[in-house]
Amino acid sequence: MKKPIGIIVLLLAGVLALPLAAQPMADMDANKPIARISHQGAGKVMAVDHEKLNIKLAHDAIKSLGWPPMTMDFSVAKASLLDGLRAGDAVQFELRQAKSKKWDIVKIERM
Ligand SMILES: [Cu+2]
Repeated sequence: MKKPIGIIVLLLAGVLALPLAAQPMADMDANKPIARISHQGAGKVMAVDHEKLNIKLAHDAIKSLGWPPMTMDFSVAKASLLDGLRAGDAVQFELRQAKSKKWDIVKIERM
């Protein structure tokens, strides 16, 4: 009765060890920019929430992300990005993916 459990433990250990073994290889690829890639967008400000660091944009299609035009909320990387922005402003912005996988605005300016 103990043998099957031993085999399962060995299999699990093998599975757990795989990502660890793969890690140094991934780190060697130091120029891999995936997490740092940013995407450019344009659109219109619908609402600004300074307290929640949030901005609602009706954005045009963002081809580099495969996004169609839509109205959605974005978090901004820092409060000062929202300074001077008002509903109705036409804007250009830059998105970068946060650790949470969410796309945050790291740059935004009126057109
Ligand atoms: Cu969108």
